[in-house]
Amino acid sequence: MWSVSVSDGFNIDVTNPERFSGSEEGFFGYRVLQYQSDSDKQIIVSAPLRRSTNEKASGAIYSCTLNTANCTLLYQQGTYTNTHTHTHTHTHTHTHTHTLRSCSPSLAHDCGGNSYLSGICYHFNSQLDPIANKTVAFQECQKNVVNLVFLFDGSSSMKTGDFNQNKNFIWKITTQLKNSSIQFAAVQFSAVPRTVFTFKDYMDGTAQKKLDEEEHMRDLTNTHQGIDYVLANLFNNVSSGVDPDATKALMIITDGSPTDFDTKNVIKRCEDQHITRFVIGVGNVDINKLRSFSSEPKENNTFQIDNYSGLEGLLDKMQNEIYNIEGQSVGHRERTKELSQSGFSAVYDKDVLVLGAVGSNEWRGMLYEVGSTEMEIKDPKLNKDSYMGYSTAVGQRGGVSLLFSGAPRSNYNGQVTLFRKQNTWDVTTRVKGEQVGSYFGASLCLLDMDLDGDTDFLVVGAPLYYQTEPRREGRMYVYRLTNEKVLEVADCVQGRFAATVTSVADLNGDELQDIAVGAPLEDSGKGAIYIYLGNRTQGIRPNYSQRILARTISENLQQFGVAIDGVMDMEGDGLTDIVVGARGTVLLARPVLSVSAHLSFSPSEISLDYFDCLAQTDDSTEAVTLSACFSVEEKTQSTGAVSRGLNVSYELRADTARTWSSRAFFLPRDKTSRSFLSSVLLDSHYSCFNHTVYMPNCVTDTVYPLLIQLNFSQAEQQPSSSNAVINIDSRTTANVEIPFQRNCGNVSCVADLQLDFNFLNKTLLVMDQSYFIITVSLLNKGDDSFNTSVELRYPEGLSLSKFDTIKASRRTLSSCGDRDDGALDKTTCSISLPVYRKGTSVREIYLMLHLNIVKFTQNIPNIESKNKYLIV
Ligand SMILES: [Ca+2]
Ligand SMILES: [Ca+2]
Ligand SMILES: [Ca+2]
Repeated sequence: MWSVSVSDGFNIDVTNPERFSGSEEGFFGYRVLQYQSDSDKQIIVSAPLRRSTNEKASGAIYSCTLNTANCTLLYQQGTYTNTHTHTHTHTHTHTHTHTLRSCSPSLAHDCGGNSYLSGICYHFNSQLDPIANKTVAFQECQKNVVNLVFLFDGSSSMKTGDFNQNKNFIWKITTQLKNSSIQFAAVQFSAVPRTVFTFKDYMDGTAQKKLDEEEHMRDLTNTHQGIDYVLANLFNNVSSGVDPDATKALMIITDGSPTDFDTKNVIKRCEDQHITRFVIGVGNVDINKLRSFSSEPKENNTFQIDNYSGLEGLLDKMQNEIYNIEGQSVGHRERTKELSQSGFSAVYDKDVLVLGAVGSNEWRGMLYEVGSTEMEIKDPKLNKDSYMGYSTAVGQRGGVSLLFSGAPRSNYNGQVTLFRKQNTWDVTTRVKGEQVGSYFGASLCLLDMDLDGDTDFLVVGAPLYYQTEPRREGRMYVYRLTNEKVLEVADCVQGRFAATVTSVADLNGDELQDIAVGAPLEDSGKGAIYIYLGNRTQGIRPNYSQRILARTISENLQQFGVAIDGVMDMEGDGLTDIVVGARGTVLLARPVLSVSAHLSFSPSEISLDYFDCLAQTDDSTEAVTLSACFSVEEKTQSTGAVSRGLNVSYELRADTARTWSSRAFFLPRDKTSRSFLSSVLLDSHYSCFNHTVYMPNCVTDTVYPLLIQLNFSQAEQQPSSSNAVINIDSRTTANVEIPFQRNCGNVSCVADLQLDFNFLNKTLLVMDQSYFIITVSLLNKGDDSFNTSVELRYPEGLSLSKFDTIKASRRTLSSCGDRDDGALDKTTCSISLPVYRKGTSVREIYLMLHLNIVKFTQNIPNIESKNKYLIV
């Protein structure tokens, strides 16, 4: 086959891609965006993993221009700010003002050893200079409420000075941390423990007085009993002012080994209640024994000093330890914005930016409308780990904004939530996925099919949809905005089909929006994209018009289709161009369209003069000249000096109504050449190519017209200057009927046959070898007579022995007897089949023994004759 199926290549040109190269490790091409700046059109490309000199940060944005095939660094993380960011970059332009925002969901900052993740958006002006940046859903480090109890030794081994130094140490810590969220209480222990001040006292401001007044007990060192007391009377007793949600900490200060035993399992109970425990051993204590009281990591939480004056030196260290507790996140409290990852997706609603934040609220996910204030957009029915905000799209109906967001892990099946904006964004519809783990909603796009401004269709991708028979990965769903699912498409065998779904501008010129779908892991991770043409009632046509495998563009592309944009004409030929992101590369494809075909012939009928079966030659005659004409009309609106030349292969087939043999052929010396292949260049609006149709000199059927059919397709080889492609909707066949000449004065032929006859013998003498001669003359004074015959009837016993034409106005082929099926009483003579021409006369001689009736008939359907029967 030397032509390609149109559907393999419609209508994105993959033979002349423009490619921009960037760092593969940096994932250059993770996002791509067509952008109209003040001066020219550019392609914005992100490379989120591109490292700067500052190793902590990564991410860069490039601006690429088509005519130079060059990319310049627009912004690199770390060169302008010190934020610790991976620029995951969802770039979005605001079409009215041509400003650009690029957002990253990976702005990390440290809070007490925990990394918080939020989003940051960089704002560029119309000259693409960075003018501002803004964090979204940023969570300041949260300070936990900490309840800390000092459990200090009052045993008799201490001197009064030691006891007072201990009290001073306690007071210094509490005063230095007074602006924190830490609340303190203190207990002195000896033979029996005693509350010095509670959390409530600390908050009421009476703690200092109570601490000052506390007297030294001077007795045993019942440490276990002291801890038991703290658990019962402070940490688990609301009257102490304890905050049940606070992080609990205990600081034990002692100068001796315990004099009691852990009969009440106090250490285990502290563990169970997640109480952080510090132990400060003073003087000559067995620090290993004391270590059993501290919490893990024990070596960090156990301290030894020589005497009570050494407490002063521990002050800073202890403050830091306590601060750290404050910064730690609390296990049982839900995180709201700490890991919001705002900017995972980004979209504009008019001039307001809306960001998806998949990690908000324990990964339920949320959207943020970023105006002068941040407005949260929530679906209250989402469970944890739903990941709403993974994808976002904005449409509208009747002037009301609609916001769609995918939550691919909602209830494991995935969901898309539709919000309508009245004053706030309210949930109106939820569309749910059908298969666990399919990641329904990971991608989505909207179609305004008729370009009237109202959104008509929602397209949702479920890239992990799995089907065993036949094996498929990835599925795409199309919903009309009545929430009615109209179409399901699963075209890709493997490779995350529909990981990207993007509505693009009309590609084929039918004025309906089209879509491009990415399968970035298809073909062993090289990737592929699919083009689906828009359809007014179904959103898209059920079969793709083109599948573009990355390998047809280059062998070294990876994850081709991870990002797609196709909203504008980049190089000024008036045709929409598609930019496709791939690891390390960006491809620009250029679409072009055209349409075509018509057959005509000359002269307007096949002259019957050509045919003369009596001549019995093998010659052929040039019956008609056939014109195969192609009118090329561009469906798309290309402009400028675009070469629209198109190589077309076509096949002509003659006499297609007859399967057994053909009355016509295309090569003068080859009667079997009933079909003919040709390849031509169509480089103007209208091109015709002439072919002679040959016919043999003897054609008996000159009644039924000659049917000629033409089929064409785009040739595989195209002119190097052109990238035109045949419209997939073109009718690629044409037919024509070529009639034979008919000499008729009217619409229908009316023959006027006149028969006359004479006997040469006056009598028939019955004897051996006797004969009887009759002359018959037949004249056609009317239109052509079809299938004409003369029938002779006579008694049995006679038979025809000779027949000859004496005189004819034209050469006439006649034959007798072959239509009579062996009848003994008649002979039928066919006269000049199939047409007994107008104005023809024939005189024939019959050599007969006897003869009684002469009859001639004509019986061609649809042809009338006023002389149907004439009995002589
Ligand atoms: Ca519409
Ligand atoms: Ca279209
Ligand atoms: Ca273009």
